[in-house]
Amino acid sequence: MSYNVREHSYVVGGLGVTGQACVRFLLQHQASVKAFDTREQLTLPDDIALSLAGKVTTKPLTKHYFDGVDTLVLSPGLSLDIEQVTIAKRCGVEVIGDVELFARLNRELASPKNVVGITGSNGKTTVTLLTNHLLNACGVRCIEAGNVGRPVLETLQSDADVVVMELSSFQLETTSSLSLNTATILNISDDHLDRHGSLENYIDAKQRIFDNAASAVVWRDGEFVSPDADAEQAILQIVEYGLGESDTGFAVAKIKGVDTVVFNSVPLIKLDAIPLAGTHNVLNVMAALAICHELGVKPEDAIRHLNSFESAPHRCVEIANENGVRYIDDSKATNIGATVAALEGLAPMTQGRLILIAGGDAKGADMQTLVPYLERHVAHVFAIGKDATRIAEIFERTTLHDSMQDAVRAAMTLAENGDVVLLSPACASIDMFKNYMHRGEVFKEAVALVLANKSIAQKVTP
Ligand code: UMA
Ligand code: ADP
Repeated sequence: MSYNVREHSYVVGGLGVTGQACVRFLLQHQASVKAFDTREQLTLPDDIALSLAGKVTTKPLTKHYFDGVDTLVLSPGLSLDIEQVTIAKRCGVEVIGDVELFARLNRELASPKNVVGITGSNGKTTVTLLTNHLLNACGVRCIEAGNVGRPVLETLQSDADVVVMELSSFQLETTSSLSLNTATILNISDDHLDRHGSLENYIDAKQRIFDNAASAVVWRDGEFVSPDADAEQAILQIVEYGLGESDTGFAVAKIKGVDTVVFNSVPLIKLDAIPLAGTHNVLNVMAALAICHELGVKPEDAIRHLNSFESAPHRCVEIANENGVRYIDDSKATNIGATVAALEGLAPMTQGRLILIAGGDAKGADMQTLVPYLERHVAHVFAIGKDATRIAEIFERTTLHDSMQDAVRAAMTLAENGDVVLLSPACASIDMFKNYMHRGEVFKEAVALVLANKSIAQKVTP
């Protein structure tokens, strides 16, 4: 059955980036639209304020609000449990997200776009950007969208043939007819449990990515990342990857004594030639290559463009290398899973010791799960932020610091040739910084300042 927005009446729930893109798209296509937002202090861009004049409310809704409405397009930041959604459902209004709206409209295009879906607790943005880079470099016209920042509806009018979508569990909760060419759940660890209520619900939301998918890219050693039995029956093809050996799919094999990424036993790249730090990034590279493969691009062609990929900032990126000490910014590690990946990934590649700067707002997470990794890999933690003391409680070799500058100074006093000073906080940044980007910048500036002072001190020392 064809779908035409002009024949429907919509409520857009939430007027952040997603809601605004929905309003713009729907009004451009002559649909009937009104909107609500739960925030009383709401500032809107001029075009949205103008086009929705008199049609935005921030007040509680009554059931009459939904008279004549067919569809509520809910923003990902709003839970399905809010009162507005309950009222809508009671009034028989269907509740979808912008990704579901995209799916319906994409099917109506003369040339529907191929769509790739990438979800997981960590690594989504890296794999999304890397896949997009490799495909474009191989001549496939593609565009990245979704949780990575660009609302998905904005891609419908682009000239891209492929949309590489980063999908959060919030976005997947409201999809029903999304049919991906290829889909992957990179990994699952505790995150957003405050919203989903349980790990089971969180996994269920992530698993929806495989519904109607033509192919799946699956991490051989991951838990909860394979399509469940129902979805698997419908999926035509599964490509596997992992760090162990395997004759099929992506794997690591010893070729002339050197660990090498292979595909169906054909060598692609030596592990130590991969420009992204950490073994978790080896998995990310394999996932991206596997997706490219599913879109008809040969892994041996795609891999040639790995070196020209610029890592997204603040994700295990080396920001300085002085006197044999490497300084790595992993400020995006806002949960324990990401910090564990950084520690496990960097430890085998570190000749000396790992010195960690961590802390911030732990969002109520159980810090105890970090202990085995700290014990195994970390020489000392320089802890900052609201939950610094919680790290000190679980790990003896911890000192507390009032500022990033102070923590960096102390860490650099300890560091020697071969060591790595790693910022991987395992916590959100909002207690001390504007966001994780700001935290990473402050780290970088602090490192640069101490290094500059050291070099001046060396010059004046006779
Ligand atoms: N909000 C309200 N009331 C409202 C609407 C929103 O309080 O009526 C709050 C939300 O609770 C949230 C914030 O406002 O705290 C933003 O919510 P939103 O749904 O308006 O978000 P958008 O601006 O549309 O951005 C969303 C994604 N944000 C979320 O899912 C929270 C962006 O991912 C995404 O880039 C964008 O759509 C385009 O697709 C960001 C994110 O933090 C990066 N995602 C989470 C994550 O990665 O962990 C899931
Ligand atoms: P997401 O978009 O899922 O938040 P990012 O690519 O932005 O993922 O990376 C977020 C954090 O997770 C960074 O600290 C990064 O080093 C870490 N990370 C990246 N890839 C993985 C992975 N495959 N497994 C675990 N952690 C990862």
